[in-house]
Amino acid sequence: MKNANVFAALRAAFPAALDAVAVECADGHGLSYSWRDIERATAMMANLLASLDLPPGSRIAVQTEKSVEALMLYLAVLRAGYVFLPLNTAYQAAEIEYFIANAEPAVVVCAGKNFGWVSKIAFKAGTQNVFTLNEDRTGTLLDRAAAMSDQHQPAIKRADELAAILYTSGTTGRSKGAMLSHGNLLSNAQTLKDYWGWRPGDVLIHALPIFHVHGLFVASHGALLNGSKMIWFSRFDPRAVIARFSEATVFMGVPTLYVRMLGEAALTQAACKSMRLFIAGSAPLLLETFKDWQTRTGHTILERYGMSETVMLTSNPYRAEDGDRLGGTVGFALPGVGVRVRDEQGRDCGHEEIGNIEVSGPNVFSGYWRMPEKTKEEFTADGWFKTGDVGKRDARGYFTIVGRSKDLIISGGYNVYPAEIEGYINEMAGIAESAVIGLPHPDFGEGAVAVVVAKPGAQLDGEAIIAALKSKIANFKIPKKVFVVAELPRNTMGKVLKNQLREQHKTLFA
Ligand code: MCA
Ligand code: AMP
Repeated sequence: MKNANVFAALRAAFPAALDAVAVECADGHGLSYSWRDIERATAMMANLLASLDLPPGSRIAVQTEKSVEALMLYLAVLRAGYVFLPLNTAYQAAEIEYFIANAEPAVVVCAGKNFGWVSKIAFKAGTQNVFTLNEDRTGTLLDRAAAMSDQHQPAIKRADELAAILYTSGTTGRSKGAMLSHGNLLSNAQTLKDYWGWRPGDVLIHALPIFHVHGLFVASHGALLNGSKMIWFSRFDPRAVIARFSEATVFMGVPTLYVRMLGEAALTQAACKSMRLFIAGSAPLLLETFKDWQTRTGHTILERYGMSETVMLTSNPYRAEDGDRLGGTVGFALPGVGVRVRDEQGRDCGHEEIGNIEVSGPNVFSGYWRMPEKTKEEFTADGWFKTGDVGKRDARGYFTIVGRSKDLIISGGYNVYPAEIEGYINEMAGIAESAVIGLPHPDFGEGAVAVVVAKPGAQLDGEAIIAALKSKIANFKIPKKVFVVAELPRNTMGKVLKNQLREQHKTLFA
């Protein structure tokens, strides 16, 4: 059987010169890692995992700051054949408690500063092993791995075996773990390598978090599968990133990163001279940003579209002979990926007709972790995944996303589910009901705002509601503003008219 282990494929692409630099830390005092370092460190961490005698399919949950060691931990989990479960560093106790109870990881790795509360949650859920990993390369994970052999044979994996679980919130209820297989990840990485024309000598600037699809899979796999060096930013800093463009060829970012770089005078054609490709995704890129970038740098951003459940689905063309990169569109279905637009009755829409986007292909996940009913609901009878995005296709095959049927806010590339935030607000004393909406935001694309109604006789203070939320949920989910109103607008069916609220407050962040 051919080994479909993603790590094995990435490793096969490492350059022959193993002492060449694989990752250079932009903010790490000149620290760099060779391909040999990656090979050895992932072997040692994989041997550590193997020494724990974990059952096959064990989940390894990781909530650590971005570091090269954290990337190596991801690779080591694949190498050892276990299932990687990345968690956003902004998640707080209640959120982590849910993920750990739901996924039942055999191993949890967290920042040393969080060991107290994270280990308590993990041990309560039955996790046997909790390690720490800190930004400064300390922690028990590395201490224990240091004693392990640096030789390790990557586990043999079938394409349909689980590689990672990515939690994505639901429009109703709690988060769901999207189960991605080695085949899902590898097929997509190989398709993108070809479609985006990765070539020898490419250098990627990696400035995204590594707990979501964009930074973990699309960016990291892209560079590793091409044996390309990465210039590694543990935090995005627009000025510092622009200063390194002259040593790089590829950059990937969510729209907010492009908006912030456009705010820097240093962003010029000269600064981008060595760059060959700027890629944007995770949220809609405004046409204005697309055009401003073209004017300032002479480069046309390539926008693509994907999801946690599917990795990448569509992309604007890289090669001129395949067509122009059209701002406001997300391009063509990627080779091997099925993308269709259907109406509410399940009929195919014609060109330019707006409908629900459904997808199929080797990149599409197999379902939600331990949620067979939810999984069934999200697939059509003929096996296509319902994305919840609404869009259209033109006669040439370009897709445009025009909206979402799911009630979702995308803020700075992070998903915020109104239902979840409303749940937290509605639990607070004095609240009768609430509606969370996304409003146009110049930096984050959309900014979350809550509109709340007090119980009779109760006095509400918007700032106090924000402060109370800050102690409970990830910071990017916190509404930027809370309006207290007498009642929420509703239609005759009693449904809150969020469109009306959005219209009423649309210039709040202008
Ligand atoms: C930070 N804040 C935010 C966000 N990020 N508010 C709303 N939305 C956000 N995304 C708030 C904090 O709560 C805080 O508020 C203040 O901003 C400063 O926080 P800080 O952490 O310093 O912010 P930052 O470092 O400036 O971060 C902004 C960022 C970051 C760099 C844009 O959000 C980011 O890295 N976004 C990328 C997300 C991403 O990788 N998405 C890919 C998902 P306060 O001061 O009030 O506390 S993968 C995906 O979507 C699919 C599959 C795809 O297609 O790729
Ligand atoms: P997530 O599952 O958290 O990764 O978010 C996936 C969602 O992000 C998709 O369903 C889309 O709604 C949105 N998305 C990703 N890329 C784009 C894009 N280029 N334009 C518009 N929306 C996008």
